[in-house]
Amino acid sequence: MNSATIFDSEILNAIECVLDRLLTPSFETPAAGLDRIYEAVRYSALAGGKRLRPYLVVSTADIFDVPRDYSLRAGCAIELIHCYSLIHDDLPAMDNSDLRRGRRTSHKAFDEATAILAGDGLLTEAFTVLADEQTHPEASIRTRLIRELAAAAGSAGMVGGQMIDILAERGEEQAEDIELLQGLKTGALIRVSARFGAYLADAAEETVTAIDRYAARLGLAFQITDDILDVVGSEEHTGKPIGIDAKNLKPTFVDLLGEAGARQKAQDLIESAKAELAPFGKKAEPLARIADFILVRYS
Ligand code: GRG
Repeated sequence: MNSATIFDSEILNAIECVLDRLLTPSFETPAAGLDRIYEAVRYSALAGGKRLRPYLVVSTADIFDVPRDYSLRAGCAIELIHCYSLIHDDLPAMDNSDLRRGRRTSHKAFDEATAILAGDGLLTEAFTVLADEQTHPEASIRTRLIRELAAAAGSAGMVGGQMIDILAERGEEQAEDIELLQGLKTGALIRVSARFGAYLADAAEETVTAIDRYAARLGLAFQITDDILDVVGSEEHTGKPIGIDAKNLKPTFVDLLGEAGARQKAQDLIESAKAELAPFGKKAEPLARIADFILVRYS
């Protein structure tokens, strides 16, 4: 299954529109350099992808009836960070990958310097979007979004997880606690995506905690299925090379548990993620569907 067959097409289309708008330059006569950076940024960010993170923001925010204008912008800010991380992850100094989302990676389509700058541009733009009043009229809520996203994406979050992963690949550090590594590298952004929906509604702390518990399990299950797809998936469906974890000597859940064990663990995590949604009743059904999708995804 791909996300387009399971996710609500109205939300997916709205995400694409908002991303396109956010990445449209406002100047009229660009210099050649500005032309190129926008071309590179748009090449990677508007190149498909499941849009799981913005979809999670919108689906969680919908539980609390947050206006879609807010949740779409907040979700797209997270997607910009995600797109930057993919561009940088694919660079020769990291995974050295030629294919992403079914097309040439940024450094292959442009060059390394342009790819680094495109990632930097996306990372920076994310915070411009969150700081804007169109994302939420309350300054205190905007500040919280900025603080939480910075924490999730930074050295104590995704960047830190990537560092542990790189050291483990080089054999300089044992990734003994693979759940910690993946919780940072992949999980932090998925968790903050779900929490964003609750922050936008200024929900009570126990509500934020319940949403976060759901998303922590979802994020781990997502990483496990990513590891499985790297072994049994197809390049045609994932849009990226298969077997890259083994090639790069990455520690994975499949190494740790075997394929059947990894599948079972993902299933258990999805069941317990859905159990966390009980307090939200029918309004959380879209979040339950996202959880089910993780187990059947092939991209
Ligand atoms: C370079 C700072 C820095 C961090 C990189 C996210 C990441 C950290 C690396 C990506 C490597 C990777 C394949 C991780 C596994 C899980 C993951 C994040 C997969 C890609 O996310 P999807 O499947 O991608 O949501 P799409 O293309 O659908 O958006």
